[in-house]
Amino acid sequence: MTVDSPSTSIRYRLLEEDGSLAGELPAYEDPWLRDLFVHLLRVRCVDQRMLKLQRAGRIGFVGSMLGQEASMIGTGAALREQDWMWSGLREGGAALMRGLPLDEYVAQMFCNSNDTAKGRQMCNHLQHKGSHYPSWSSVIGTQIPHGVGAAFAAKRRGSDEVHGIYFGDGATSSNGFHSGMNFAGVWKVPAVFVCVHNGWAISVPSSAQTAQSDYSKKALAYGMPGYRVDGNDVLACYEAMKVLVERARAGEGPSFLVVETYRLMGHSSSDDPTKYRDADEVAGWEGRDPIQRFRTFLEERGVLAVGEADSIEAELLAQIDAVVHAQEAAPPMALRSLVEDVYAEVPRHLRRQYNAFLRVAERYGEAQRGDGAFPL
Ligand SMILES: Cc1ncc(C[n+]2csc(CCOP(=O)(O)OP(=O)(O)O)c2C)c(N)n1
Ligand SMILES: [Mg+2]
Repeated sequence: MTVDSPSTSIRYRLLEEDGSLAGELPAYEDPWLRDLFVHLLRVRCVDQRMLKLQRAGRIGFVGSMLGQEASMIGTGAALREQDWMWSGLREGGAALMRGLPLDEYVAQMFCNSNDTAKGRQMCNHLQHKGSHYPSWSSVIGTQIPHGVGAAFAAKRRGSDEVHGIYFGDGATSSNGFHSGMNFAGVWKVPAVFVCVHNGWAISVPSSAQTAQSDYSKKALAYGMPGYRVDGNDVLACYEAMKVLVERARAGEGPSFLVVETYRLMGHSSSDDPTKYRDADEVAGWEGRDPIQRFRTFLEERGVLAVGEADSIEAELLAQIDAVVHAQEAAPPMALRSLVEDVYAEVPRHLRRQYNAFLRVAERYGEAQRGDGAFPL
């Protein structure tokens, strides 16, 4: 369904759930397909490792993306280097693909002295300036008007960048969604809105959140085309996003893409989904694993030898483990960073508070070297 639809048609699915072809495929280079698989698998391996660290009490919080890997890797692969990705709650794996170094990712999970957010964000709220990846916000939907503003500025500057603005199905009920989509439509900004529809907003199922079962229709109200694709089909996500990103780059305005998927874990490491989700529903989606689907396709095409995926996985896990060990050994963020960076010189009232705070930290043995000459 469309308003003013792009000339290229968008297909819901390119790969069937069993990995076989759903019609003809565009021409792909085998090495590109293999790379895409490695990116997909890396997301899962990082996710597994971070959850283990959280369960062992070594990091504080994790928002799992288990089962949603194809939606972010497929769409993210269609963004070019100059483009921006505004994350909702879970696109850290796509940021890794686009240039966020793994050690910075893990440093942010530990909020240690290598954390580029200086420990000012909650654990697992990533950002990376180099790959145009602004910091996540836990406040639902706020990245939507921010992304629209940045896209509007890009348009005013005459730059050819496109903004991929990501959010969950739950965020479509936020004020940020309405105001962002509305201005994007009016100003015809170069943006693609990617709604990662996993059926739930914590414990609220989609059916209790909106009376519209087809989320792509929400685009109509803002005068932009809306599409749905199988979010567990990495190629369908890629192809749809590519059409819409290039449409935006050509000055034809924003569009809305709903990637339909499912998160197999709970909302976060602090959540117990067995309290509100049926085990049968989860089991049904376990059988529709996006990574297994792509792996079967690649094995049948001869891009991956049978069993090769397992050795790639072992290699990825070893790389991640090495980074985890290095980052866990790094010192914590200096306490003095609490009062730095806002004023050229720390003002008197903050100095007073910091000095009192540092005295307490020293008493409990929590002050470290680097926390500053005391008193400040
Ligand atoms: C403005 C606001 N309201 C409520 C919350 C509490 N909250 C955190 S995540 C979430 C649900 C988000 O669901 P969705 O957008 O579908 O993303 P998902 O977690 O499924 O990826 C809610 C209601 C919040 N963080 N911010
Ligand atoms: Mg959701």
